[in-house]
Amino acid sequence: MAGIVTIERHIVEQERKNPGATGELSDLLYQIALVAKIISRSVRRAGLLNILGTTGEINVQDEEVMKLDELALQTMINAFDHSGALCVMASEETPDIIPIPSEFEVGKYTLAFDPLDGSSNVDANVNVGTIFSVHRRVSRGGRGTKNDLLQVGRKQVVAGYVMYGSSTMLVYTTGQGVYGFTLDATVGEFLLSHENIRIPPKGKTYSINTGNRRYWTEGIKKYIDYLEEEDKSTDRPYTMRYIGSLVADFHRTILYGGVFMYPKDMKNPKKPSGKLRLLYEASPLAMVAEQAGGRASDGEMNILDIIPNDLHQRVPLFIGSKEDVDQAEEFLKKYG
Ligand code: P6P
Repeated sequence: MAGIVTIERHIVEQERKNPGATGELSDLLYQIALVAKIISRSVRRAGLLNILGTTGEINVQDEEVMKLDELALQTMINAFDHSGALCVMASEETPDIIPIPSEFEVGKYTLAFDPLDGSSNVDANVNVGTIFSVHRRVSRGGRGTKNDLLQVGRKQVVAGYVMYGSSTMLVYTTGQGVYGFTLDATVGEFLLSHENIRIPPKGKTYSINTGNRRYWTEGIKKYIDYLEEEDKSTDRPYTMRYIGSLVADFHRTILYGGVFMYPKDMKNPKKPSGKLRLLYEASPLAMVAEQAGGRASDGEMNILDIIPNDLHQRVPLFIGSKEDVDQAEEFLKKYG
């Protein structure tokens, strides 16, 4: 693909590869790109518009809602509720499903999203992100239901994220590889900057909040100790990198290799299954990772094979280079 490729051109070219395509999925992707630009503009100007800080409300995750969170949530809902492409939505910020208003047509897709992941970092100007996951509805007709959302990750039709950092990047997959687009704000276009992202089979970096060590199982402790031992023949010790913003930690991991981990906190009643959510964090990132040649696990099974039983179900997450995730699983299998 020569020359300057806008995301619109890329979407058209991807659609042409699928003769049966109706264009509905393309419309959805165009809308995602539009929303990414709008949220990017707000994130960039947050400090000037006094929309930093919190709204004083608490969301379904028992976390303070940042003003930008609320703005990103409303931007997503307003962009998609009348698109005619979706039958139902779900968001990290919303306890139950987000129905399509009765006055609007419904479509054959569902959208689950985290509108602004890592928002607690935004006051410190740390990268934040939007994560999205699209499924084909399973219900026969009418308004979408929770069951249309609670589908196994392997059935996603689109998965990806937007990272608002030193530049704004949109990374997505439709199951035919992973593509990264960088926003050229001067022309308002996402331009293809990473064609066919592939994650190295093994990395030299691990990413975990070591402040939670007291909550780790024996297997995690032994795995981290192993990574920190000196052994040049196996590229050890690994370097530790942890930003505390999932999209930023994940993006670094798929570009450079290595493994990101948010394990279960056995002794932390608040996080017995870890902190990250399956539907709109682990599952979409797992599809991106797998499409880039990596993988994602909850420590025992592939994230993409977990059947969700709740919109906000949390899962432990080990994601990144295949050999590193495999090795983390081996330590957990051996030591618990
Ligand atoms: P901790 C941000 O709040 C977030 O949801 C993810 O973006 C990030 O990976 C994780 O929490 C960080 O959690 O417990 O290390 O601060």
